[in-house]
Amino acid sequence: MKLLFVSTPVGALGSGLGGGVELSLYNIAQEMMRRGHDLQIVAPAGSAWDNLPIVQISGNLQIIAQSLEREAAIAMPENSVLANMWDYVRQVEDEYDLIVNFAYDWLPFYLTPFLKRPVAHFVSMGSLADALDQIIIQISQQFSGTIGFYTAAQAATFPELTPPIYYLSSGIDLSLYQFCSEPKQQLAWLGRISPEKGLEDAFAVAESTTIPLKVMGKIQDESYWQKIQQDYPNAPIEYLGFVSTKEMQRVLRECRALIMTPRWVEAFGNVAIEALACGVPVISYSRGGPASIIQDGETGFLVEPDSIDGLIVATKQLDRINRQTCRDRTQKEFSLEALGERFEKWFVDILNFQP
Ligand code: HBI
Repeated sequence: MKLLFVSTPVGALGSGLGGGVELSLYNIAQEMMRRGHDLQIVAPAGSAWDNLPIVQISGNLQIIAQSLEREAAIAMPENSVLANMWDYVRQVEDEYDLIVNFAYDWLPFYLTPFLKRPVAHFVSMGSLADALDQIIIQISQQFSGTIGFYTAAQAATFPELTPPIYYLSSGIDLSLYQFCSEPKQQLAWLGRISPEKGLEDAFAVAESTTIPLKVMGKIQDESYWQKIQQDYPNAPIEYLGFVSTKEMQRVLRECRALIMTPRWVEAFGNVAIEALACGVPVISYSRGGPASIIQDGETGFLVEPDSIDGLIVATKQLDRINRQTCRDRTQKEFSLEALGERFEKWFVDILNFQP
């Protein structure tokens, strides 16, 4: 197949501003090329990541959807990179069989009926905005089978979607993650540093247990980051910045556990499978994607949402978890091959369905 991937408009691909969907796009692209498909990626100027074939488009970045109210009207900056990327798609679509949208934005859904080629929409978050819910539902009705999610828990946050709905889960290149059986006395927290990720609760765990916490990820909300540090001045924290997968897993693998503190319905939680791949158990609030990844008591612990005490109790039971089990369980469902199988089937189904 000739595939055209269109990236998120909130940041350059590889910058970390796009959070988990960047890693997803990277992994799916690598796996499609490995399977012999032709692939081109359209992404904001400044995008670069290993050998990915990227057409860079200039323009102003889009505001992140989670910073807006549900009822917010659709907003586009002047010289919008989102609009410019999709104008490029309009110009070149005849050269491709399928367009794949990775943006969590209204425009690509609205433009679908105006384009000649089919568009597969990979929805990367739970429901956040009424206008976006409405257009997603409309496209799921008008273009059967073209809407894909990470998980059923994520899809359930949207009102009545028309089946078939595709749950693609996620996957990582397991060869990049090395198993570690003897961890140090430290915990990890990974992700975009933004209010919906609940980092303050991990600070509270570190302060209460005095177990050092390694924090890695892009600071998306500076004032939020400053406030957490003021609120927990004595927490034993080390912030390591936004680092490459190779660097990140070198620290992560030596941790006793990854702490996940999602305030919202996390669509998936790529960081959870990155930890499990290193043999690191995951302790998470039981909501959204992590609840469908973690096997409670076997590969980590699922805790009552927003209960800091629950997180602390779980850190005290980590010796119950077999780290090899964490790695083994990840091999099957979350390998790149398994991910590629699911996406390739989705894409073929869409092309076969074309009227
Ligand atoms: N916000 N407007 C907008 N568009 C996106 O594509 C987007 C976003 N916020 C977050 C985000 N994408 C990704 O970080 C998550 O989907 C993982």
